[in-house]
Amino acid sequence: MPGLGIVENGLIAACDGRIVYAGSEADASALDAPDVIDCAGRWITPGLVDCHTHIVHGGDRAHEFELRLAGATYEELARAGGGIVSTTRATRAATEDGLVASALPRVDALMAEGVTTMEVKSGYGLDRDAEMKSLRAARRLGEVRPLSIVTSFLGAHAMPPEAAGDKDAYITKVCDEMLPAVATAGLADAVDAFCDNIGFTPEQVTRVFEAAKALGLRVKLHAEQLSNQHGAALAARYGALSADHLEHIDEEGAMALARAGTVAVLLPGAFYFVRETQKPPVDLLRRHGVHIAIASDSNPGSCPLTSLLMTMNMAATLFRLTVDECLIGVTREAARALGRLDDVGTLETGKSCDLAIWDIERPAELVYRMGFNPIHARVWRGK
Ligand code: DI6
Ligand code: FE
Repeated sequence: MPGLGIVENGLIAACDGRIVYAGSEADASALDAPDVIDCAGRWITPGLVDCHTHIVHGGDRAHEFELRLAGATYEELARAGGGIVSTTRATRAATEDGLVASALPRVDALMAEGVTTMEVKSGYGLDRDAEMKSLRAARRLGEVRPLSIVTSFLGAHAMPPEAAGDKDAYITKVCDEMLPAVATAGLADAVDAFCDNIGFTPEQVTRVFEAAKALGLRVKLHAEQLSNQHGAALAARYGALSADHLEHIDEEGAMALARAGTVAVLLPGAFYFVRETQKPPVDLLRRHGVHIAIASDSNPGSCPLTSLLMTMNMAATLFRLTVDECLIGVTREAARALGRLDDVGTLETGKSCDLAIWDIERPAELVYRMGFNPIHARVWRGK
């Protein structure tokens, strides 16, 4: 993997929100720019990309957190009808405006650290109307904030209470009713699913992927978070944009991701918050040349995290990613995981002029500090 591609004494020129030059100042031909901003020796990175969030939802799960502190496990709470399903109740009860309003403070926290592109999943509505309401709320975040939003339909996230445990029947509803409605309304840029013993089986995920394929939608997958269901290989077979979590991925899975160019999205915040002990096999992913991104996984249950800077620190401290891997993981590889590498994620001519300008001496500072935000300015589409 090439490194950060650092340019000293660099210059970035933009026109109509697009980068028209990015490189060394000395090599830049005379540019007749009406506005020149001197960054006074600061560092400029691409605007950060958070490629995996569940940031739109009703309520919170602070009480569950207390129960976990008293000894309950994440899996036990999920099986006892808490967990995702309790957020489903709150999400269904919320209005679309309410979902936007409750998500905005979390979105603002990420944006304040230089995030300019954010993926948002549904998956807490778990019926057609509530899933569509969540996705509309997600799209609206990009209308009320200077931010690019990419949406994923995650109907196959958990079982809604009224499905009475019949997973196959619920997946039929996801494929035949929910997904077509979401696709027709143009509400989803991709389709995601949760493949695990407390989620859905590879066979059920296959049905969802087939339905997505028939509608021309790209797929991604929550895979190998709590157990190895060979979800990564399944995702790769469908040319998935990404396979996410991957604590339990094996060598075959890593090879499949590499072959397919499917990005491995690591989510150290969830690993930390649910006190996982099995780490994703980063060396294995490296050895096979798998693209590695990292993301916040911002969600009320397993990762109430709204900081990509902290995510980078966790990826380095807990998973031993290098500084370069962390920075590339929240820019270029995160953009790749969203299928948006042609538009964002690097500083290159033709791409959207999305920048984060930092008050730092060296890039490692962005990964090294905990709870400190050295941003100087954030630029989205040239503004
Ligand atoms: N895995 C996760 O970490 C989140 N969803 C998933 O499939 C957890 C979502 C939640 O607990 O609310
Ligand atoms: Fe997730």
